[in-house]
Amino acid sequence: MLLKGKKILISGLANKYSIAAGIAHAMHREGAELAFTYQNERLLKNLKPIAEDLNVDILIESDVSSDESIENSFKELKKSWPKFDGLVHSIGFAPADQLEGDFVDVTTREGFKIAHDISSYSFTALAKSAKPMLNDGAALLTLTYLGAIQTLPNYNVMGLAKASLEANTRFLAASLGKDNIRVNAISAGPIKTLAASGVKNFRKMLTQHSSRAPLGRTVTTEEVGNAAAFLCSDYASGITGEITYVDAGFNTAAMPLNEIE
Ligand code: NAD
Ligand code: 0WE
Repeated sequence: MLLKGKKILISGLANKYSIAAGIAHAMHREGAELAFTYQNERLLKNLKPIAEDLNVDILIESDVSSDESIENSFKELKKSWPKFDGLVHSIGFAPADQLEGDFVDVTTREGFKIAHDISSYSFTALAKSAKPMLNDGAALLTLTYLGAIQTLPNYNVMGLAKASLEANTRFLAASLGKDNIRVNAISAGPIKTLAASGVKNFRKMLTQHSSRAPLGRTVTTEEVGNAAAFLCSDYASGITGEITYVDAGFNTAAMPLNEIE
């Protein structure tokens, strides 16, 4: 039981396919008490059965595009949890028109602003609000993607936003280290979630991934969840400011071994 007695707030759970759902399952299994935030009431009907399954009775609306919504959500959380031990940020968004076509042609000032606001600044905003409520030894965690450091088709401005999110992880770690609060990121391999479902040729990307990755396959939300549980546990007490890859080794291989033989 990696997380026995720990209270952890999880954001970004849209449905059972969400990476945040895999994280919630693993953390529940490891003995954590959980609370969920959701973007808007439309997502509540998918969230409720998952919450019931994992004995979660703290469900709070939090739209990270609004300072007021973030502020209200922590006021609400404080009624049940004056102090807590962990926060998972599993939120990313860019307008759909930014994620299809040639980067230079499709990227706009407004698209850039939204991608960075929702996908990176929101992590700083949540950390800022959570700080006075975090226990000694608490951990923050976010989800990033390889597009932060290498290019691929269509990921476009999200790659820039993830680069910002990864730097955000390091600066938050530096800032909160004196309070013994750790901050880390998991860089997950591609997974067919709601956020991936609208993406052109996503199935082809999953196939490509499997053929290059040392493990010869993609990863599951459960595998990301297991790494998340570890990083938020006291077993990871010496780890902060890190990007941990949960991608079946994809980022470590420049060429697949099989195809040149
Ligand atoms: P998902 O669609 O299940 O989750 C994305 C979440 O972001 C949703 O719950 C949505 O409600 C939330 N969100 C978007 N805008 C918001 C706002 N304004 N306020 C509050 N919440 C908002 O998809 P996912 O793949 O589980 O994505 C979770 C995280 O994992 C994202 O940061 C994503 O970039 C990252 N990630 C995904 C993959 C992948 O291949 N699926 C790979 C690596 C990293
Ligand atoms: O970070 C992500 C998801 C990013 C994402 C996806 C969408 C689709 C729907 C952000 N915003 C939106 N906005 C929408 O309107 N991933 C790592 C998954 C992903 O998304 C891609 C990918 C991969 C991988 C988009 C293009 C190319 C590859």
